[in-house]
Amino acid sequence: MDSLLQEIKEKINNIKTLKELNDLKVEYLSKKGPVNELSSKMKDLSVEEKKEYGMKLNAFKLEVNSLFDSLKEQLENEVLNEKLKNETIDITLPSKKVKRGSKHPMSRMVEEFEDLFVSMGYTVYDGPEIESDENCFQKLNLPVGHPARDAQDTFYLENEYENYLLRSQTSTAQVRAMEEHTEKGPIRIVCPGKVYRRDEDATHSHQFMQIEGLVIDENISMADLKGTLELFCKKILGEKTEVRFRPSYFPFTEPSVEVDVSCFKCGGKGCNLCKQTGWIEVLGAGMVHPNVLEMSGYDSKKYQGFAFGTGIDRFAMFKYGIPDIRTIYGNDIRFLKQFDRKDVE
Ligand code: FA5
Ligand code: MG
Repeated sequence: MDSLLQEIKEKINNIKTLKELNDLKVEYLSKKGPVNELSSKMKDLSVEEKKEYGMKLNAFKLEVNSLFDSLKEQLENEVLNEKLKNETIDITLPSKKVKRGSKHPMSRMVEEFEDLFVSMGYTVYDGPEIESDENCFQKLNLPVGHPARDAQDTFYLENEYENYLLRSQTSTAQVRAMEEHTEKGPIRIVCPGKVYRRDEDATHSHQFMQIEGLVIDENISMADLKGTLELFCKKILGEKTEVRFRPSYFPFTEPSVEVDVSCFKCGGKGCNLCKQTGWIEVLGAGMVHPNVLEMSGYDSKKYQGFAFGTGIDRFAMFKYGIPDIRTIYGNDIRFLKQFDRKDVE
């Protein structure tokens, strides 16, 4: 045993890898190896001798095993340390910049409008962009052949869908909200969304956005309309903004007004933006026409309402100083990047 232990110790001292160690283990500790051979000698011994020999053999085996185990642990640690050393990450290396997008100026404007009206108790209402002629015109007091349709020429569907079109105004939401109201009671909604017209120049796009507002209740008057729209313009364009109401015409409101605000560029003195007038038109509005109420099932003796509609693009153009409406829909990254306003997020 002593000489075998000596032999194993010497061999173990020369071992460099786990594989060599494993081979050595097989050589000495397998069934037919020299260590097992020592055990098989037991059967030739007397009971007395067995006892002494057995104890010595056990101690011997323990020592051999611990020699193998401790070297194994040591070699495994070396392998692990080597791996850790090779795979370290240099956290001081500069990272690749993640390209961050930004909210589209129209989305910003829509959110601003929605926040304001929700704070005044309105609900946000959504309607489809493909609409029936009925909802876009007829039920808004614009029967087939009405001359005021000319101002809102749009895109029409064909064949079995010939009574459908791309809505030219969000006023369709007025009809839908009234029709859907089963009890024909009070309504207070805003509806932002895309609308379409046969237009194309620096301030008119074939696709643009409007936000519609509709309030219906008992005892609603022109004073409610004025107060609401004054607040609306001042909150969006600044407290110093002056608001002017001009008589106008819309088939679905009576009386109708157009609302101008004092020019935010020159403050009302006159400049190229306001075409030297000091005023800029921002929205159309009026008291809901009794015909419109009745057509959607409301009792016009009991209920009154006011409605307004405004072009969101125009507000964005004024607010952000965008000179051409077509850039809003051009998807030019250089334009969109300018609205990455980290401060407001
Ligand atoms: C209407 O569309 C009415 N539905 C507004 C209304 C609602 C009146 C409720 C009364 C009651 P108008 O056609 O004027 O009105 O359009 C409203 C706004 O949309 C305009 O002031 C303008 O800001 C914007 N607008 C109209 N055409 C275009 C266009 N081609 N490109 C961009 N903005 C446009
Ligand atoms: Mg107008």
